[in-house]
Amino acid sequence: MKTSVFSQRISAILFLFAATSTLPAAPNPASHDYPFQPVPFTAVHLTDGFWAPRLETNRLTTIPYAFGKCEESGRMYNFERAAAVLRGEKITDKKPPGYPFDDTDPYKILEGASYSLAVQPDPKLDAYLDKLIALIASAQEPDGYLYTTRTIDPQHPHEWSASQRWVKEQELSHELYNAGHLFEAAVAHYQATGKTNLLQIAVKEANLLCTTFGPATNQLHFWPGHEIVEMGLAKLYRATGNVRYLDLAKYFIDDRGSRPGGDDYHQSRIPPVEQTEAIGHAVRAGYLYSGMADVAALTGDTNYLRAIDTIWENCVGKKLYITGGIGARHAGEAFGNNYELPNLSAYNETCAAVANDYWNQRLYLLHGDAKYVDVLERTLYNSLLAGVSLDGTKFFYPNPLESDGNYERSPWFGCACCPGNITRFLPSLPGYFYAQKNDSVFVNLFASGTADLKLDDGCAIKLTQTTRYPWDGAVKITLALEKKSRFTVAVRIPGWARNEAVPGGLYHFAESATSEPVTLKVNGQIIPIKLDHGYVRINRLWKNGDMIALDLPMPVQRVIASEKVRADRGRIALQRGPIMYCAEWPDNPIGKVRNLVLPGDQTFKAAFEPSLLNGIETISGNSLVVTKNADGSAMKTDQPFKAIPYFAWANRGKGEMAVWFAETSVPSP
Ligand code: FUB
Ligand code: ZN
Repeated sequence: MKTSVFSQRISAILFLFAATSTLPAAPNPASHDYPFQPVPFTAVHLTDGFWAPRLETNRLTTIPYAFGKCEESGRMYNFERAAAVLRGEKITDKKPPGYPFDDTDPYKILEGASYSLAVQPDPKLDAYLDKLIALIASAQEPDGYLYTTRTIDPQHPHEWSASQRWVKEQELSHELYNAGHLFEAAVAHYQATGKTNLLQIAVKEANLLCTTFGPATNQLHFWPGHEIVEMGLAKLYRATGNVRYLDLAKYFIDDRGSRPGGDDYHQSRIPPVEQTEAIGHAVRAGYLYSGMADVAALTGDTNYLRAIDTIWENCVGKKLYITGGIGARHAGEAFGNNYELPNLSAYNETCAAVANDYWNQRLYLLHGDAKYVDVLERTLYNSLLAGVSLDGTKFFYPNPLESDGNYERSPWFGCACCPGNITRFLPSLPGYFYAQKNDSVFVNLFASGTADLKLDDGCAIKLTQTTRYPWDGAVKITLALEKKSRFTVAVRIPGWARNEAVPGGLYHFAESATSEPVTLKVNGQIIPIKLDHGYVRINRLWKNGDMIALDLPMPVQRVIASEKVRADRGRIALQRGPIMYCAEWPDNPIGKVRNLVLPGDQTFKAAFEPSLLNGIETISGNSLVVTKNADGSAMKTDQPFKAIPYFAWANRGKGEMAVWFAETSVPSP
């Protein structure tokens, strides 16, 4: 007999009850959680021409491709060798993996594959995951410890680790980072399939962590060297109801910076609740702030909230690239100083863009303010999406805003954190589109597709969006309702559509780009644009077939950075809707784009080119090229100019690329 998801869930509950002593009779939904709840990605189905194909490419190409790369590069072999040692076999190859966190790559892809499975049954993938999970289980030590490099050769693990467990955790061993990714994958797999095979492995390790770390005298007093276990524990708490996991997440956050000797790189110089600036390794930071948001939501801790709000103001006001990328410096993969935002050397790790979206989504769910969705959207369509090629098999690690022609995508990396993060983020994207609070439904992102949700009074609604977004700002939302019902539909009016490039004013639109007004109608009747935290709230007695029509004009907008950003002084960038543009070598004469001048008085034309780069809206106009004559005098030549969306660059080979262009031919000071 085929086991139903329901009976699988019952066995999950029984297993979890048996596995831990402090569990309630059944996993309780957390009694305190985010006030705004996302409509889960499983209830949102994208059918649009922009995201749906990218998600399909991720499902059909990137996920199998990335699993293949893990096999080819020995990442699965590490689990096999650890398992052999645990079975008491003598192994001859004890070479440590390339990185002590190589185990996390299969975990991340497993997480992405689970999200994919949840929306698209795929027996072959399901069976592959079960086989992989069995392999992971076989590499887990009896007390729950799971870290292949030590199990393979406990005395000589990877040099970033030590001969004893956890000793180098605060340096580079990544033992808790590995655990965090395992927990994230396990919860995703459990929720997607109802199976507990991966969750059991995670719970066993989480229980070991709960015994090992904490404030008691017989426990280790540690903060994790690379954050993510905090987010993983929060998810595990939600999935199991075991409050020890939440307590441990909180302990890990509170312990950080509580003793002298910490540093900025690890966000550990002072306790996170006292921090006011986005600092150190950007991925670590983004995961810490996201973990703090989770714990704040689950416990109601207002100190965490105050700290991450303040850090966000700093990050968005002083350290955010116009593409939504974060982490300016190669050295330490870190945030730079305030306004330190170089273009050619921008680091902007793909993982940091993913972390930035995790963080902004969480702040949104805490505050219900659309300004966080503005940042999330900017990062999503630009820095994050640039991280993967259009065909899904090549990746960026850093995402610079300028190229001298020497940078290109890679099929994989020795340190492969970024591809895995793409594979897990993209299939969860539908979960970022809508949210609910009491009788309000929030429309946050735009793409054709449907969302099924239930109101507090039990009334089921289906929202159907029809739009060509991000190429066109006309969005129609039709409501299918079981019965007439009074509730609020809150429609986000993006910052870019109301002359706010980013919250906080780090960037602004040139006045010449003032856009036409946004219009909103219900069944043809105009609704005044009165904003409440970035939304127009429409409260009425809705009936089946009602239609909301939103029109977000999408002129080409010229973006100007704060004077304090030295790298962008005297320069402009081009934005249309949520998309940032760049000029790339194949589209511009002689392949040179870094010396182009875009005089401020011209108008640009946008046109959809269906056969270019899978179908994109391009921007064209005129540019000025300044060259030197033989006698040293300057010569200005007019030439046609064409820009493509930044996310689509580097899909046609190596060459020059630029996002920011000089506005005049006079060099700025
Ligand atoms: O340390 C694990 C991952 O590798 C980090 O998140 C990335 O920045 C890369 O350093
Ligand atoms: Zn990365």
